[in-house]
Amino acid sequence: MNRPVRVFGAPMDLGADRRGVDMGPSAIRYAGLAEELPSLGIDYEDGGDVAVPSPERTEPDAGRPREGRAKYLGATERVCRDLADEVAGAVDGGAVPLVLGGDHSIAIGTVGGAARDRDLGIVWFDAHGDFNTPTTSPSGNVHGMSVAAILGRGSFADSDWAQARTVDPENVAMVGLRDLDDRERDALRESDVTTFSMTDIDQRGLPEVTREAVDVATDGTDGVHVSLDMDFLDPTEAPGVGTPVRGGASYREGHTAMELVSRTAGSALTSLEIVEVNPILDDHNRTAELAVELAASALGKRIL
Ligand code: HAR
Ligand code: MN
Ligand code: MN
Ligand code: MN
Repeated sequence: MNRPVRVFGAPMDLGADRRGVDMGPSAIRYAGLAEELPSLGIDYEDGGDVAVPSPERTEPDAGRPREGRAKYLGATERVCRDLADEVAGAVDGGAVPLVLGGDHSIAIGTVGGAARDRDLGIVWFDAHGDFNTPTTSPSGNVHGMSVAAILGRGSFADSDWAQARTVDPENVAMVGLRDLDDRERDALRESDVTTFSMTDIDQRGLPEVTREAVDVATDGTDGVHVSLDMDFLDPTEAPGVGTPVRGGASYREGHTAMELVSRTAGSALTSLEIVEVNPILDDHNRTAELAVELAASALGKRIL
């Protein structure tokens, strides 16, 4: 990576039911991010954390959507606006922002910033589709709605903060899917988003699927955002996540995916984010350590 990398923590847990992902940024830093990336010759700077209110002091129904339920939507909006400004500033300054979550609702902010004045594609590595809207969500948790918000679907259509506006669903690819809600699955099928489930990975192999996903995201765009939900990996490798789902990517598949992102997206990589690390559920910070390794692979580390 010949551009500088600028880190932002988003210690956000308002978008998920289980507490603990707010400690994700600390755990990833503790796992040695500030040593690993400079060891690759990367110009590294930590921009600190964006402010996130605590759930104890936040009204869950403030900023409620026009229909359905999306808990803490008002507070999520404020955090995402701040994060978007930081991310846009980093990109405009020639850096690659690396955002550390936090639950996946922060992607609304990361993409909001990365897609400002830019046609952006997205590769979304996740067990989940995060394609619910406030009306289809079974939980009301915004981390299960991030992609729908980014694309301005459902009642997100009238929230300018949630929509990246320049993101075309035809430039969004999801990799690793294995846990979808029924209405979410129907909506994904009817959309222009490209989806690669674990079945596709089993049958076609991860390298081919990842290359195709990067192609989707780079086709006709100015850049690519890579969003890595750590539950993309199998829980045996990444136990410290809020919503583990069996049958995920192996340790080497995780690295291969990130190495391919670096090789194939290359200078088109606009921004990277790693989310859903939950240190409370982790095994001796193993998931945060893997997050550091995967960040290194995505930013150019090679075995040889
Ligand atoms: N689909 C479920 C919901 O909407 C759970 C999905 C959220 N979990 C995540 N996101 N970790 O990737 O509530
Ligand atoms: Mn997710
Ligand atoms: Mn997930
Ligand atoms: Mn386009």
